[in-house]
Amino acid sequence: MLEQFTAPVGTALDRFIAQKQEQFPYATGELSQLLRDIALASKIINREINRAGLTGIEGQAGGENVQGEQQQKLDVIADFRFSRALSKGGETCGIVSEESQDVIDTGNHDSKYVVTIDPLDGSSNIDVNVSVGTIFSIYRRKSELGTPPTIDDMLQKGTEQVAAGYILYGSSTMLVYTTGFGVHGFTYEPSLGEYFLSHPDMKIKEDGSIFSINEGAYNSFSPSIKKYLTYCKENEWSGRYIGSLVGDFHRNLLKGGIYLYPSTEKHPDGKLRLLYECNALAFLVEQAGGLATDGKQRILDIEPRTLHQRTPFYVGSPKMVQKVQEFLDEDD
Ligand code: AHM
Ligand code: MG
Repeated sequence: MLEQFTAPVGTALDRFIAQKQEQFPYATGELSQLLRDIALASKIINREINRAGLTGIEGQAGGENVQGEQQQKLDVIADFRFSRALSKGGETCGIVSEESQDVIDTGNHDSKYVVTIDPLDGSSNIDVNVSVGTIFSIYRRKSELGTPPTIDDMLQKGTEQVAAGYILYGSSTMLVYTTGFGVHGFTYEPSLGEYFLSHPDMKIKEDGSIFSINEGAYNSFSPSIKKYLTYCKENEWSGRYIGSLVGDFHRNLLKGGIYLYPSTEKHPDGKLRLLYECNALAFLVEQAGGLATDGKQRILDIEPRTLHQRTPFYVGSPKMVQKVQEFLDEDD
């Protein structure tokens, strides 16, 4: 049994990753390099986002992504930067991105990892200067080394994740990740161009009093969700909703709370994507002591069928997720 890895606050991300690798006698350093590649791409995105208002690259690019949603210019830029960093980095053989219909073959057929990624989540918030994020999951490929990546490499259950994390481009930029041994948060110091450990071994509160949901869809919520919302209000809990999943998730992780995206008339299967939004956050929240379900089962146990599959999503403090589950069970 490996001991929980600890490092002093202020440890640079590169050093942290390297020290963590030393814990594993047979580690080859490929995963460490992959995490560094993601961190590097995030620094470039961070720079672009900070300059967005100045350089006139905010706003829509005119194209649509595979979900039929308007692509923002920065979505396109973030997708390109991450794909390039992962391809050139050499440790990833295949990528699934929110912005691409099919599996991206990086050409690195000798690498053993695949990545699912939402390069810029919540990008409709950029024009109004609100936080956005990147969400990623890393898996070991199932197919043989030396061959192109397959769809089955990508359609793995969340329990198979080797690492997952997000970058929050907020009032500070933070990178939060797990490799299955706790959750660690790093804050970016722009003048030094480096992430430093600021939130070691993050744990979510067992219970909380923040609920995050888009109540605009109230009329199409199930009776159980309507009743649950009444319950939240009877308790005078705080309703907080940015509409940027990473931002909403991060706040609830730090303060205790629940994020809900149930099925609605517009999104009968929920809006959020299993492979590159929900699985990563579910892995993180469980590592922090929380829970994530689709209302019927644990998110990490869902057997994916398609690359861009959506799912209802309930994630946060364990007691709050258990409570909403009690309400949802009444529907059955
Ligand atoms: P995106 O991937 O197209 O940016 O959409 C995902 C976003 C999440 O960040 C956010 O939680 C959710 O969509 C908000 O949806 P809504 O506007 O329906 O509340
Ligand atoms: Mg998204």
